[in-house]
Amino acid sequence: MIDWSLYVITDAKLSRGRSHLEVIRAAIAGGATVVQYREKEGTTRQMIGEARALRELARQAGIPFIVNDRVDIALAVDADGVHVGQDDMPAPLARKLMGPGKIVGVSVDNLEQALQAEEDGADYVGAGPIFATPTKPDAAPPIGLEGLAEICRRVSIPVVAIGGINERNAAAVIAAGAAGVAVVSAIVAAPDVEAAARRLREITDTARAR
Ligand code: TZP
Ligand code: MG
Repeated sequence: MIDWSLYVITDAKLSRGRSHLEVIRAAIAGGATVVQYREKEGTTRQMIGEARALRELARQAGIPFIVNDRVDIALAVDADGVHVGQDDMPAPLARKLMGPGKIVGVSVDNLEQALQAEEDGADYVGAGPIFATPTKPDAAPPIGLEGLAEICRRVSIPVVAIGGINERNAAAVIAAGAAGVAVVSAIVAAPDVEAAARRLREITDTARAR
């Protein structure tokens, strides 16, 4: 059973000059329960190096390490899984390439995509954006808490909510039925990453206990 409570995603541009390793180490210290390496720029060689280092950190912490988009990098560094969007490797192929023991996550921005992802054998869906966010300029329009709640009601796999989630709205996101919150800026852009992760984790834990 994976604890999806606080799923932290890297973003080099938002990290205030800090390395992925530094940021993720602090996020894990603060209570991150899943880590995703998300890098859209740089060479494959650089990505392998970064992913390998993060893979090791997550392994030491005993939490899943997931690579965004790149099935080849996920396999190369023996990540626990891969996360694919609607324009990436189709989920059934990602599953075939990764193998049955690995995690396959799929981004969805509506109910139809969520149901399809479940049918395709995804282990979880990342649903969003829930709220407007500058972090992903090409994201679909926000689905809101209502859109999230509907997806949570209709699929049986865990739903991780993403997009504009922060300390002020995380409790409502969990109350809508999400298994956890996936965050970029609220953690990696925080002046004190560890403290930010600790606060968000506490909010999700408390909201789930309600
Ligand atoms: N997919 C949908 S919204 C988003 C992604 C990768 C960005 C989330 O970033 P933030 O900073 O947590 O809003
Ligand atoms: Mg993608």
